[in-house]
Amino acid sequence: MKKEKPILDILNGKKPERCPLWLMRQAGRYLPEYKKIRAQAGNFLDLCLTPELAAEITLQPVRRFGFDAAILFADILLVPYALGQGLKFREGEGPVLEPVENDKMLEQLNFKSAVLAPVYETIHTVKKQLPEPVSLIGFCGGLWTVAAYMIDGTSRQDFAAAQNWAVEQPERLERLINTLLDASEHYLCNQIEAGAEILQIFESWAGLLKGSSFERWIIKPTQELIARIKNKHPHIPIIGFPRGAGAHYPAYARETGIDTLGIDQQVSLDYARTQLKPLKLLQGNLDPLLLIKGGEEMRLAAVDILENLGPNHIFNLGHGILPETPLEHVSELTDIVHNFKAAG
Ligand code: 1CP
Repeated sequence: MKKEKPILDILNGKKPERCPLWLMRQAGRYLPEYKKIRAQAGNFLDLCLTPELAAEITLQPVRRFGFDAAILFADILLVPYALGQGLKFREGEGPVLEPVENDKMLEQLNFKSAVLAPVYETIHTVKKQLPEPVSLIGFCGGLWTVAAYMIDGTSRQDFAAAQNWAVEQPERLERLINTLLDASEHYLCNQIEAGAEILQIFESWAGLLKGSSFERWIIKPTQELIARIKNKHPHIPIIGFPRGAGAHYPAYARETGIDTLGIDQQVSLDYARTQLKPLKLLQGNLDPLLLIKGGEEMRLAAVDILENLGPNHIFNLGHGILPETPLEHVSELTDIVHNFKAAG
């Protein structure tokens, strides 16, 4: 008999016995075993590009908490890196890219697939060790989000330069997005061919664009990316997470071709249940700050999500887990979600 794979089954339309869960950024600095390897490796980029270490880090949260999915340990900024853009991860400061400031720099971007070969190797290594019921999620950044980092270099000034390109230099932004489209298609298809079973597109800075800009720079390019991937791999489910999309969530759900919609914690459960759940299977949306807080407040919020959206739902946070999160709270949340029985 075929073993159950809770997340993949639910994505394929099977009624779940219980609500599955994983947490965005589940491999990372709240885990002592991650910090230990991180300290040994020194440089974050080296860590992402050393398959044995990246595979070990991918598996750590699954072993500790029994999540239903593992997410590949890598970063959305590996795509600009493979395009030849200078990238550094500074301790305590996050990523810093050498900003793309003019046409000459834009022309020099040239995707070197071999730079990302270690990532595919990580996937192979993880797959050999992953428990059968656990699904492996591959990912890339949303095209707008990655373009924004490439133009501004960091997220510090709310991506003022990228927002300026969107309005004042649309031809330039279009060229950059098309470059990213080709690179991301290639990257994601390679992840699938190496063994990724589900993909997530992290459009972390969707909330910066409004009105027709949202349609042009987020919905249209995402639609194209998904169409290209589905053309080659029609059965791989794709989760889209346009964080902060607000009023644009329904259009993103309807038009991009995603299979599942990730929602952030600003989305009310009432709205999610009545307006979004009829459109797509949902994923989300516990506030990461409540996971830090724990106690009754966290328990009630988790049950509220389960009662409104579960069990036919992928439980997750509304954004990535924060480094200050106590490990006991994560264990407790996992128990609450896995033991929840829907009424009736
Ligand atoms: O010093 C360290 O240990 C580095 C911290 C870190 C980690 C653990 C960074 C730097 N990236 C990652 C891994 C990572 N990044 C994963 C691994 C798998 C997992 O989820 O467990 C994933 C999926 C990402 C995706 C990512 N990177 C996003 C999208 C998700 C989100 O949080 O919005 C973004 C925006 C990035 C850029 C990035 N990389 C690292 C940091 C600190 C940031 C955010 C910087 C910012 O706020 O602008």
